Amino acid sequence: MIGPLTSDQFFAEAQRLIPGGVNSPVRAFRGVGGRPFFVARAEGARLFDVDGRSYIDYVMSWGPLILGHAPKRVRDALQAVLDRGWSYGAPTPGEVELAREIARAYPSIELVRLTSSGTEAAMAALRVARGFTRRERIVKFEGCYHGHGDSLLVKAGSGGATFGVPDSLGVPADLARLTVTLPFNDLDGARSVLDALGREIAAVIVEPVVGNMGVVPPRPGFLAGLRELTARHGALLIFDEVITGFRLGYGGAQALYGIAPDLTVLGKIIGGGLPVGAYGGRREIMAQVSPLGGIYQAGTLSGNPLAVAAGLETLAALREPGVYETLEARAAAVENGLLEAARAARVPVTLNRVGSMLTCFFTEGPVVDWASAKAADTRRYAAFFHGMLEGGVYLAPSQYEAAFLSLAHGDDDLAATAAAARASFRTL
Ligand code: KE4
Repeated sequence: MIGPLTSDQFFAEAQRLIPGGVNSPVRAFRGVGGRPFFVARAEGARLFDVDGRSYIDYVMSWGPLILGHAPKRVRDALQAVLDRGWSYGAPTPGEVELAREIARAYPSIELVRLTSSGTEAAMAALRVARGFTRRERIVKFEGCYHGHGDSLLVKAGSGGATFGVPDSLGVPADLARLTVTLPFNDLDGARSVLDALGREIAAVIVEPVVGNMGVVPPRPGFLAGLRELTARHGALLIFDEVITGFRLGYGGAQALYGIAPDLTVLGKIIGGGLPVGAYGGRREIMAQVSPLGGIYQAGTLSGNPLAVAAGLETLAALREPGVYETLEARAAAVENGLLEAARAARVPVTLNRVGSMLTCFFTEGPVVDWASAKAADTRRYAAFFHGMLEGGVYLAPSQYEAAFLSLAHGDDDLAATAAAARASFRTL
């Protein structure tokens, strides 16, 4: 254990050992400038850094911690597992219970497989769609992120709605060409691609409410349109609900918007902050997954007892009456506080919110897709971010991420957030 260093000293040491000093790029603060603080501990809605500062946290581990940090009931559930050993590589009763709970909450999921990350689950869902349909092309949307699988790190090629090109070094061009990337909310674009290439399209994958360009809700009719188009062309509709699953309501976005996808990708909340992912869908599709069928996917720690216990306890807490109404009210309070502060300072912003996930874009707006999201003034967001940090509030260190409320955010936190916003907006 390295001794009691400051965040800056830890960061200097981390950069000697870890690419960019972080184990996931967004944590390096490159989207907002400055250097990341290093966390010592967390509790409820608060993070405490190694320098003795504390922050009201709206990153919440990027979504999983809908109950807040270190809730006692989850800690007790984890302790019970620790006392029995915590990894076996063999089936456990908890995995059956979590599969049952997911299938009960998501009627479109008849069979579900757990993984250790959302990336794995999204990659597996694509492979299942390709194996089931015997087709190779997929469609995704600009600004949607589905983990770092090769087929999904692809952006629209010069040919617009035809062949994709890699969005990362190391992604084979031949593979990228199989991914068509369209603007989110562009149903006409989806219709023309599916009408032209329908017989070749294995799947359309979408974040039903986007979190990864900042929060962008679907236009009325967009998701239903994708459902109708994919059904008509024999392509599978995949909802990536890694963020929205159990966030927007217990049944996620598919319950909120009344759309039954063919496959669903889950993560984050179902692990309560421990490594997890899941993919599942109709029995006839998932029955082709090994060892039942010829589509292979595996994982040493899939269904890990600690992640399963934390997930089950988190979901149990979310079944208590009034939970989502509380989250909605608190998120609305944060939205109003931010908007009032921006208005008082005459700073143009667009605030997109669905349930307890929200993003304050520094642009006149509206923000409905990647093109309108990237028009945001990221320098102004960065200044706002640091102003909020000074005020003891930790927002996502990128304009293109979501802020998340938890059940641990109380009235004092909301009032302090509004006060920090008034002060920060005044400096812009
Ligand atoms: P993971 O492999 O990071 O568990 O999940 C990938 C993933 C898949 N689908 C959606 C909709 C996601 O949002 C994610 C991961 N989300 C990002 C934040 N937007 C994780 C944070 C990070 O990359 O450090």
